[in-house]
Amino acid sequence: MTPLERWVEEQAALTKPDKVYWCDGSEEEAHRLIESGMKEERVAGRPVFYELNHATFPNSYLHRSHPTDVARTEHLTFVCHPDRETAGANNNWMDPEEAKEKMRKLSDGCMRGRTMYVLPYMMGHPDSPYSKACIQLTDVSYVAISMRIMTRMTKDVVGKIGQRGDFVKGLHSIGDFDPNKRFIMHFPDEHFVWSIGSGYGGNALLGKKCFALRIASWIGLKEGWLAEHMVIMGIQDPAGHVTYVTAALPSACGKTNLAMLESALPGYKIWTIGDDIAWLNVGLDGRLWAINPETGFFGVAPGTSMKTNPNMMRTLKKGIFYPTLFTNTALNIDTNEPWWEGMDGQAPDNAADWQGNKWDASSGAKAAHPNSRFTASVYQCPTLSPEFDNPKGVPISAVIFGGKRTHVKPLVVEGMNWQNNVFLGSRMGSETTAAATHQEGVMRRDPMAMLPFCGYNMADYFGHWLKIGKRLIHPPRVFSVNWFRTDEKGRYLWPGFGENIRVLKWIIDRVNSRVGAKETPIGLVPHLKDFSLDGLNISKESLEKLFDVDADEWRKEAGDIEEFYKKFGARIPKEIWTELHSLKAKLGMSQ
Ligand code: GTP
Ligand code: SPV
Ligand code: MN
Repeated sequence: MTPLERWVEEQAALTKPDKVYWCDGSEEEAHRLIESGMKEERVAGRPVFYELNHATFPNSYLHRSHPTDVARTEHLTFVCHPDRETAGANNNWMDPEEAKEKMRKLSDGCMRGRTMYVLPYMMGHPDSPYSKACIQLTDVSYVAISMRIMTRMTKDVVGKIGQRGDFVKGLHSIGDFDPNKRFIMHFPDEHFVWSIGSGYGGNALLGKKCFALRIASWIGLKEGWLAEHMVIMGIQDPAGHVTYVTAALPSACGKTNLAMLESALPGYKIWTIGDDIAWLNVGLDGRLWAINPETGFFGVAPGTSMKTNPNMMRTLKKGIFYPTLFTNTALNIDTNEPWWEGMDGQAPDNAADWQGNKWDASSGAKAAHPNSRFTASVYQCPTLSPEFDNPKGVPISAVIFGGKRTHVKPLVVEGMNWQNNVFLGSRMGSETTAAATHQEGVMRRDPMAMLPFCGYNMADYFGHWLKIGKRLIHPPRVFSVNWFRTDEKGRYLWPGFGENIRVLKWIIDRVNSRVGAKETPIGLVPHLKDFSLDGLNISKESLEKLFDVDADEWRKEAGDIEEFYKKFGARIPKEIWTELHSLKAKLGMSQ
């Protein structure tokens, strides 16, 4: 028996499924699992899948989750290092032995009456030196089908693991969906994630946030690389030159939209490599190289339309080899198509809401859940980069950090040098969204968009970023962006979406030394003459407001950043304090 077989057997002995089934990742198998998910298998008393209109949305299916299970649950997510300090103030912590004891009790017999699916998958291209062989166990076909879309799932992975015991392990069960018995536990030293009680996205697709960010960030700290919550894309200019950039924005703050943006400026084109996760390595050439370990999009449905994100709408209608899943969207009963708020056209007259109840538009209730999502293969994306399957990845010339800030932060700012760049990333903040269960619209600090995903002490993470910089001979330039600043009436000042290319153009113009910039206390901002505004209907007043750096607002911001750092005590690197002190001095604040 191989270590893998032994591990699967042990987990089956604990969870007691009726059947253990090893997936091979084939198309035929996916059809079979979807069939049984429609006919036999039940989740919360309901079919796992409903077939949608295949004439307009080929190979697409609707999934409705348990009503309490609609988003990541950060308060139930734990990182179990042997000591609390390693986990840091950014993580919930539990002693690993105590956590396992708790999980063993909750998991005893949890798969009774269900099938245990064994999912062998790769994060990253199998030929990439950066990829990882993984196994997830789950008791729901929705997760098995989602993982086949999101990762490279094939039976070859079993052979690749062979006699090794150090493969990445995930044990997942939906349990009985009781939120009081829901936990997502990480054991970084064992490359092991144990999740029970949720079937939703980042709580259940364990290759994604749990492994590719929380555990991988810890492996990256040990091995000298970075696992980041970032888009990867190529920006082609009118001369045909492609500049690769990554962008970190918090959950539901615009990564998927940015990753496949349709340019509002003629001659520019975006090539998509990833929309959520980037693994960054220092190449032998001293540049930063990025791969996307995933192969699918798990994207926010509301707000997605031909106007905002035409390339995603096209992607969603291309499901053939891979199915396309819709989770917690509404259903147009007359056409059997998915529907959500912000989609093109009129709201349907006859719709079922995300729970399957008849929707009454006049009630004011949303038909689709605000965190309803689609799951689609990247291979269906019309802007997929020809470099997507390159095992080496792509060389990165710029890194962008963003957040949702209705106030304070300008449209774009550039950092000055690596130390200042790490400070710029570490001081990001964002208003909370529906991607996790908590109050929406509350400002919280979210360094590098990694607050919920950094699998160790965030102060050490800043130190790791500083160290990586020392190994880069050609470091990327670093920028912060904010599409979400509002006027006094609460309206967005910036049109966003396809118009964001104007900001990207300035960024690649900076990278290619085509334009200068203006120094402010918080970094470099564009000279308006260099910022392309052709064809854009925006008032001079709005523009000024978009680029405004208000010293009073920033003094308050600096205080808030300081309060955040203090939670990490003496572990915050001195370089970061130096930068904060320098910012405070520039703002005329006492130290
Ligand atoms: P996760 O999948 O949770 O990591 O989210 P994400 O960062 O990929 O966010 P996504 O692109 O799905 O966008 C989230 C929401 O923000 C959607 O409702 C979008 O329509 C909206 N959005 C995206 N880009 C912009 C923009 O430039 N301006 C404005 N105003 N809204 C945007
Ligand atoms: C996010 O919340 O950042 C997502 C969705 O990308 S989830 O997979 O649920 O983490
Ligand atoms: Mn995300």
